[in-house]
Amino acid sequence: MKRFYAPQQASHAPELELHNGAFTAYAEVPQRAEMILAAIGGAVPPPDRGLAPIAAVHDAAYLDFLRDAPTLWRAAGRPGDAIPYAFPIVGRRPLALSRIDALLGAHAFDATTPITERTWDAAYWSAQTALAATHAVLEGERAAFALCRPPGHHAGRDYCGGYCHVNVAAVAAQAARDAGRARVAVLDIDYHHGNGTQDIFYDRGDVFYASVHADPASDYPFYWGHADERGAGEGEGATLNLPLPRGAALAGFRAAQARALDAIAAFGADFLVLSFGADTWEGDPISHFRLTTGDFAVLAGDVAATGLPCAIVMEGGYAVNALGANVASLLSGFEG
Ligand code: Q9C
Ligand code: ZN
Repeated sequence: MKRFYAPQQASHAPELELHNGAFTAYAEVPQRAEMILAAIGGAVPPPDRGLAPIAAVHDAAYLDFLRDAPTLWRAAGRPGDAIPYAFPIVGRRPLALSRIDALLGAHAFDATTPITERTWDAAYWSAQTALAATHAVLEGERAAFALCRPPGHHAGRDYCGGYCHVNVAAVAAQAARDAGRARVAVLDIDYHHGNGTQDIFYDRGDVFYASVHADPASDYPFYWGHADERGAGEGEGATLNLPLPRGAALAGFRAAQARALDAIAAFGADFLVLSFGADTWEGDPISHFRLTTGDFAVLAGDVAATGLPCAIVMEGGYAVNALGANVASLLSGFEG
């Protein structure tokens, strides 16, 4: 299977995140990519397809903000990484403010996603990596793997969060649409609900979003991913949320994924983006499912059995020492 990764992605390395009431070491570390690369035997750098495929799913003002935030943060005299602390909750007027703290709050839904001097470049190249895998599949590969980091599925059209800045799965899905695939599906099997991907396609009938994830009643991102969120307008019925309780293991996860794949088949998808997080693994430090390394091959086998052409994009997974084996297991299930 073709595998893609850009060296520019490594430079995004925030120091600290606000986690359960204290600043702790940032979990989404560059070493994640190193471990995956070592386990899968390397990857090829993607070509630069420019800003347009990213701007197709994100607001221009938000992309400007991602680029400018570190400069504004420095200009405000701040050390370290840019982190928001005040948010315009529902009901506030849309104000054209320029204070860095106001911009941060208006373009983030949590305080766990710092922006560094290198974030924009890394997120840009993470998206180029997703595009390379997408185009490889559009050009005839059955599947291709994009080693995306930073990840993407928590980022919406105009906001970041959950270690995500540019929604690489959405960039991939939109690129497939723009290349002429009529009905694209995103299957999200990260531990966390992909609120950003859901939001971006919520009112669209041409991109189906299905997610198996930890019940947001107990787990981040809390405000999205509940079973009654099914899309709106033309997108009514084109969102499927399958929350599972903490402790879920292969049997429960596999059955939920089968429901998602049935719905994707009924939708008539002609292209699949798999948002893959290995944070469903039993030893993940911030998550609570019980999948084993071998289970990822089983799940991938079920996805491959649909016969859908599939671009795989990397999302979460924070047990750094197991991450390579978990990703290699997933890819083996596709090649199996
Ligand atoms: N106390 C991804 O897997 N922190 N993002 C949760 C729980 C944010 C995970 C805090 C987790 C984001 C791509
Ligand atoms: Zn996750």
